[in-house]
Amino acid sequence: MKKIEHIGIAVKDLNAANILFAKLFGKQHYKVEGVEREGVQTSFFMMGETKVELLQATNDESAIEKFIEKRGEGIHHIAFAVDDIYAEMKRLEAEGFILLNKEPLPGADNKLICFLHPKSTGGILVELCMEKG
Ligand code: CMX
Repeated sequence: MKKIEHIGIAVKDLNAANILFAKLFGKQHYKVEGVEREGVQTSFFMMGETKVELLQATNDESAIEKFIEKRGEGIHHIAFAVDDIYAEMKRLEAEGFILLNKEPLPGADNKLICFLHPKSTGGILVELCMEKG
């Protein structure tokens, strides 16, 4: 894994969170993007070489809706950039980590992504992401 690509934060209200985090960071988000498959609306802030992704659920089945119900708003996942997501998924599966998808999926911000179950990663939801190119 190369670096932290972004930190995902679950929020109840994306518009309100965009205002709050813009005040906190002293800058505006640079994009808003929906990922229909995941039932989320996201916004991104550029923070030097990494990013912060805010995520709001768009339906009751969304992982973000369930997370907020159980734990409230807050840090939801840490995403790590990888050069070759296929090789990294193979390596991590062989190491005994639980992959939440067998093949990389299209994610927000022009990425191919794969999640690892937090039960296998010390309680942290880890996302691998590779630039689609
Ligand atoms: N971080 C750490 N732990 C988490 C978690 C998270 N984000 N989400 C759930 N958990 C914990 C739960 O609290 C629960 O712990 P306990 O058993 O101690 O109560 C355990 O994981 C539950 O796991 P589960 O029974 O498999 O159930 P869930 O239905 O809560 O699903 C998870 C959890 C991670 C498998 C699911 O949220 C998932 O598939 N996530 C990946 C997809 C995703 O998060 N999409 C949204 C973002 C998309 C994007 O960035 O574009």
